[in-house]
Amino acid sequence: MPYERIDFVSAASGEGITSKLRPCIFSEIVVKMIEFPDGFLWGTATAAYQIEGAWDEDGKGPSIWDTFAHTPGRIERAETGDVACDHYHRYDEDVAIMSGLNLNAYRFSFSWSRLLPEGRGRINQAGVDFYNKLIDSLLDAGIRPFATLFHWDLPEALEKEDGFRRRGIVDDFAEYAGVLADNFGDRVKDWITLNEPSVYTFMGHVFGVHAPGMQDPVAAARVAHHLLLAHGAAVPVLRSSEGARVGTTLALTAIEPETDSDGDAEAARYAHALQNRIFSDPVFGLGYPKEALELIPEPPVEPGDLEAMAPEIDFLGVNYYTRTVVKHGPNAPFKFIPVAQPGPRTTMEWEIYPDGLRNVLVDVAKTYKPDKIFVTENGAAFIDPEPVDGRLEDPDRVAYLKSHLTAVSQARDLGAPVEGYFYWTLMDNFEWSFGYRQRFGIVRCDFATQKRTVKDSGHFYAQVAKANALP
Ligand code: IFM
Repeated sequence: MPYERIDFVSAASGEGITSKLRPCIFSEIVVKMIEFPDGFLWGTATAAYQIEGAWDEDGKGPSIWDTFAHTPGRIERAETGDVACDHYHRYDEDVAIMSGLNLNAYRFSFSWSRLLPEGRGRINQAGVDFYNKLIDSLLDAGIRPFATLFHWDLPEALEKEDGFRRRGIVDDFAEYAGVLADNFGDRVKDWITLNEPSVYTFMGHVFGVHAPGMQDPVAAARVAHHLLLAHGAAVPVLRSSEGARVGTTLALTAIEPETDSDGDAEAARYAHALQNRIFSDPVFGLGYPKEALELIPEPPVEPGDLEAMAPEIDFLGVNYYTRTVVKHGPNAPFKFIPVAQPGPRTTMEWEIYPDGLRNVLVDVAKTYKPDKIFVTENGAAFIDPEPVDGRLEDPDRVAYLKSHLTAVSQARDLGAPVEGYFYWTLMDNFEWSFGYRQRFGIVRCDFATQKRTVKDSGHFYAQVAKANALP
């Protein structure tokens, strides 16, 4: 039984109390259940390169992450996604696990180079067959597929033509979207054009720690702009299949000034512009925030681009992990200085701060008024113990889930139209430059044997999904 504690309110004072449930005082308390509306989606999220493996099997072309991970010195312990969770061969088992956890939605990404090995033109039928089997298996299990088009694994063939630095990639992305709509649009109805374009742009082209490993701010500004145009071009293509709902997923962090001084407030404005608004403002038709344009090289905007980046979308996907507290830093490279907080952290060194999720959801709801919001990622990496007799205790992750789901519920109460939550991630997987060290899954993956073990957090999440409520 994973519950150690229970939240309840005192009938006398009405104040929230967290304590052990004592049967002797049960008559004096009201047990508080946080309920979610009918139809709320409970899912997990994954990405192709992080779980599929089969990196060069059945005609798949290489992606920039294959190249990057195969380059010495790029990934901890020289680990790669060559095998990862071997999901390409074990998707059936993974869908059965999701079904056993009572989940009714699943967010995954297509590998562009598995479907179009050269990035455009020739279609790899074996890739189409794999995703057909995955999608059919999800639907048979009553699990609604949410498909991401681009979760960073650009076909290497297109990177050789300058990747997202080249404006013509927008047409390639639209062609790719058409291939997806034609082959899967009869069954996939929920589409996410991009995953976290800010991370792809900055980690891959400014800091150089993600593929393609560049450190070139001018290139990054071009990448950001072409990602936004690619999103804009893909939306109508995907919408052309009947019943399609299209959105995009942004990494959003809760920005907070360290103090209420004017200097810290200014720092927060710059941080918010650079980390959040640089993508969210253009997606919702507001163009680039002026503070962001002070910090990065000029994006190559042509007439009509601001409209092209902002077609109407059906939902916004929010990925939230932590907050960023900042202080005045007029001479810092981006005019703000992040201030580390003393609070509890995950092994990614990210502060655990559930209120930030509530604040971000409420803020985007008020600012952009999207019809719907899905939390498309939220989760925590911890050091897990080995399973004992098939059980793996991960109380920190259970607590993380409880506190963040409470935040989602609070955001809903405050008017944010959140209609689903996707925990990151289904099973431990390849965490980019960290390799397999960081474990986020609610299911353990033993990478030597590929054995899956549902963690306590998975059992807890299954109960939440079944009850559609948080005990
Ligand atoms: O693993 C990543 C995912 O690919 C994108 N969002 C953040 C996760 C955790 O770092």
